[in-house]
Amino acid sequence: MHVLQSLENGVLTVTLNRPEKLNALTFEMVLELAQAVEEGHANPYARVLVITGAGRGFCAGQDLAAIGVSGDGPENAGPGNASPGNAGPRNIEATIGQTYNRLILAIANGDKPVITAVNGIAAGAGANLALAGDIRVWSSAARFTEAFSSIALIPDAGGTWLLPRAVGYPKAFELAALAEVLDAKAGLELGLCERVFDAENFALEVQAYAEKIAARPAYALTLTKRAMRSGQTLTLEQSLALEARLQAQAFEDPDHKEGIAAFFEKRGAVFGKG
Ligand code: T3D
Repeated sequence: MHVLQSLENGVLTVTLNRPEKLNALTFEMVLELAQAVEEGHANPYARVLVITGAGRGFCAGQDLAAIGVSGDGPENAGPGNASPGNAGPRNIEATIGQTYNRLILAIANGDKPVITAVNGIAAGAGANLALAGDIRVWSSAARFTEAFSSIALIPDAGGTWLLPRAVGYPKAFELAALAEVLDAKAGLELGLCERVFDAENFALEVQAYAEKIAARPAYALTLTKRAMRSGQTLTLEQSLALEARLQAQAFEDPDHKEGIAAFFEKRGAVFGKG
């Protein structure tokens, strides 16, 4: 079991737990993580999901031992058959589709806000997992590298889509080409994360921050996520139409009535009671 889960005050924290390998991902781990995210979105007690890593790493990307680079070429390390040393050719395209693509889509398409809490090094697919959150918070000890080109691969796990949108195409290309390691200050300046919390209290700071998001009106955040995620690929006209449709749904939400009542009663709104 390399993916742990805990639920506290509406915050479901999903932790990659292979610290001795900096949470490098086997394909089973990717599937476990994807399943945890999918189930988290469906869990009525979870209002916000946090993805983080145990130990000093967030995620060092694909487990290089499991992709058969030790001399024999790619081995059969697909889902359900992911241990190093399995014989036979591996269908890389299908494997990535069933594992990483499922994970990134689970984050993007699920109803709840997903916070990626980058506690340490994020490399390769781990870097792109870090980027995939609706909100990205980093520890002051976090580091980030699009490590793929160092092993002559291209960014996957959404990197070619996420990274140019985060930093613009030329910078994204440079990060992919050079695979340089960025620290938290550089990550914040570049827009790879929204906030940096002190490494000493990182888990506590993340929990407190996630609880603030969890206290916001859940359905409005779901619709906001849907509209903004869709907006990445829509025209302005299409986005305006989608906003109008989703706003009509938001108007029906008891949290909307609570927000209006709280405003006129000059008190703080308490969402999620309706
Ligand atoms: O097949 C497909 O589907 C292709 C998909 C590819 C997706 C990808 O993610 S490709 C990119 C894969 N990741 C990398 O190339 C990063 C490799 N790791 C590193 O470059 C460095 O480890 C780090 C920069 C991340 C951290 O460096 P450092 O000095 O802080 O730690 P370290 O000593 O290198 O690593 C600690 C241990 O973790 C070490 O194990 P050991 O020697 O103590 O037993 C190291 O081998 C292990 N480790 C780190 N990354 C990986 C890993 N083991 C397997 N796979 C890894 N990716």
